[in-house]
Amino acid sequence: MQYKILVSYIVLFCMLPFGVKADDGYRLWLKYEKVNNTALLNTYRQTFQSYKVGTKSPIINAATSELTRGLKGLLGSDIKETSAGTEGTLLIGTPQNAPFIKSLKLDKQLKTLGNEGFLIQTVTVKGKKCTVIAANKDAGLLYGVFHLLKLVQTHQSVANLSVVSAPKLDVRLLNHWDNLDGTIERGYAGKSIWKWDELPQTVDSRYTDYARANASIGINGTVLNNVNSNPKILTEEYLSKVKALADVFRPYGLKVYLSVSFSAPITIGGLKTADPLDAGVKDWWKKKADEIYKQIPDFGGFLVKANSEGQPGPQDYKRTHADGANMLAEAVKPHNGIIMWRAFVYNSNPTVDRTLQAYDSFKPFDGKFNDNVIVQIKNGPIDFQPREPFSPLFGAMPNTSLMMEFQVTQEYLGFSKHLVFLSTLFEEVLQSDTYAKGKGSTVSNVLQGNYTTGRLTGMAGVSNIGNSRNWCGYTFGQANWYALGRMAWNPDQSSEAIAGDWLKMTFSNEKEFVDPVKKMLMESRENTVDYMTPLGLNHIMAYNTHNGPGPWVDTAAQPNWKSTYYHNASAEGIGFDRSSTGSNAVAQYFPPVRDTYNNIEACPENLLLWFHNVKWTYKTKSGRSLWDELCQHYYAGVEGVRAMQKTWEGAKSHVDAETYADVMEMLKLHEEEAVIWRNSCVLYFQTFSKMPIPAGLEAPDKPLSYYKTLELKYP
Ligand code: GCW
Repeated sequence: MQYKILVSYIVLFCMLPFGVKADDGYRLWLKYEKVNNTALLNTYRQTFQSYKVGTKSPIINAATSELTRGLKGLLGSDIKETSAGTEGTLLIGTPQNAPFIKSLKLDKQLKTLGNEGFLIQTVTVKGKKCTVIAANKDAGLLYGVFHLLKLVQTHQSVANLSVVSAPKLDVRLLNHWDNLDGTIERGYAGKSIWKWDELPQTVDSRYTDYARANASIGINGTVLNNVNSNPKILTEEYLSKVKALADVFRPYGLKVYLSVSFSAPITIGGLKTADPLDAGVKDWWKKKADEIYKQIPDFGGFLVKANSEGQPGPQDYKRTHADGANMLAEAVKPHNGIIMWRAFVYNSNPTVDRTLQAYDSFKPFDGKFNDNVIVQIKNGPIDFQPREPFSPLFGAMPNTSLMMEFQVTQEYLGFSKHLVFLSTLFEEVLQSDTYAKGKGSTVSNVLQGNYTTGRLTGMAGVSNIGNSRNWCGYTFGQANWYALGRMAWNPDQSSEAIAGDWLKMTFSNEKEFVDPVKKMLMESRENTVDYMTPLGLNHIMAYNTHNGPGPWVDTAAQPNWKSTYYHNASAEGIGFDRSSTGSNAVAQYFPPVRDTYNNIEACPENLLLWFHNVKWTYKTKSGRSLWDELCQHYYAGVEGVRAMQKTWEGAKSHVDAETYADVMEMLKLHEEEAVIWRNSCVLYFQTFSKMPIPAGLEAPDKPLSYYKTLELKYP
């Protein structure tokens, strides 16, 4: 620590040879460093000399303050507001709030852009070349401004702009699993950024930066508290704190939502029951909703985890998920609120494959949910594993609004200790074809509402943000927050484009930096799959904490929390038989996906052990035995981390010394833990296969007994 402080001081006070200043990561991807290419800088200065806006509003003020701040940094000079339309003016407005936008007659283009879309165009007005940012509503202008800043940050040409962009999903959220005592469930970046003790009197300026960051990537809502919800959040005391946050977020188009506990009418309301069909209970929720909306008129709604992992829910009263969700939906309906009802439900019954349970619990209620309910489904059928097949619920509920839940915090992917770019995981899931309505029915298309009568669409990501100075615990973790926003705006976006933009905005536009580091990002998740859970293995992490490997975990509070339940390793082979001869989970997928997964030969090898119990001697696609192939993956994962270190060494001259050192230090720990993962798993599975580690691969330096007792450090 002392050493780090010293380094920061040294770096702060002396400029580095390459002119890269120390950076603590606080500014995220909104650094707005001056453009270091003179030709480009001159063009930008000419193109953006002044700006003109329509009637002001809190959102427009937020947009213009970001614009002036951003361009001042990027261009090194102020850009002034003007009332004239001279050459090089940025014209910003909607046809309603700006006559100079109305006169451009953009109605046809604007028609398709909804409430949040925008267009950016180079136009000539009375012989003067200008740039216009137009939208139907102020929120669109805000997103347009951030887009324009991104173009400059990533050194794009702005000579003949013709950008049209509108979000493909409506509800684009972060889900914080933050508790009211400041801890964060599965959080690895410090404590909660919400300072409940100080609110509402003291409002930290960090909240504004949080809102800016979210707006810059199109996130338009935030669920402030853990889905394992403390009912106190709904008390008058806490609602006044929530209101203070909502007031800060509003100018950034960011709505506030809350996770609620289904038994709140009992725990804080003093009622005897929380039965959703009870008139008193209905009335309690209605009054609670009225109370919230009185203070926060644009409150988004509730997120609910019910009858899952010990949380209360409608089934406690022999009512259904639909009964529970609809009762809450009625309470928020008069205020245009929504209910996000989670499909992450499973019980402790060891005889029913856990992967079947969410589908079996929700499919029967297709079409039974009110139109302001959206069912929030985790990307895979288990729980945010390094790799899972997509959840079969996508596409299986054509009469229900469905939204995606990704996990941005790395609960099962090495916390903030392993460098993993999750965008490729998101992309893999989003581009998976459900075949719900024939070829091309990708999860992305399902989410966009292309095959449903439901009217809501959305995506949420479980946040990786805490109060650590760099927000996410490690710099590259910011890329995952960034990616979530970009994917929610456009689920068909490529990870490569996202990685490129993030790197340029965060570090440098130099090709020699961007190309190799982008490659490193793109490969990082597969590395992690390789040293943790290759070939479709899953849920073999350390018990409860998920901190490191625990394939040997065989005692747990419930049978389907044991690693052995998931990998089924024996002298014959390994894997969970979910084919038609096993739990038949494959039947939850549409053909031909079902048939592909069902057939051991056709099943994608990266999901082989998810769907099949496979003999150690089984010949894989490479020609190697399953055992050898498994070892190869474990070893390749570690080599992948070593390759990352090499890449990062090559990036040294492009980043500041402190960031360079921090990332390198982290990659060392990453490597150590990857080796621990590899050795633990290989040695443990070897006790079943009884086969040697293939020649040429380095032998684990310690026995299995050592790894079994090892406790990895917490970030
Ligand atoms: O991923 C698991 C976590 C729990 C979490 C739960 C959920 C909030 O281990 O900590 O609880 O899922 O998503 O509800």
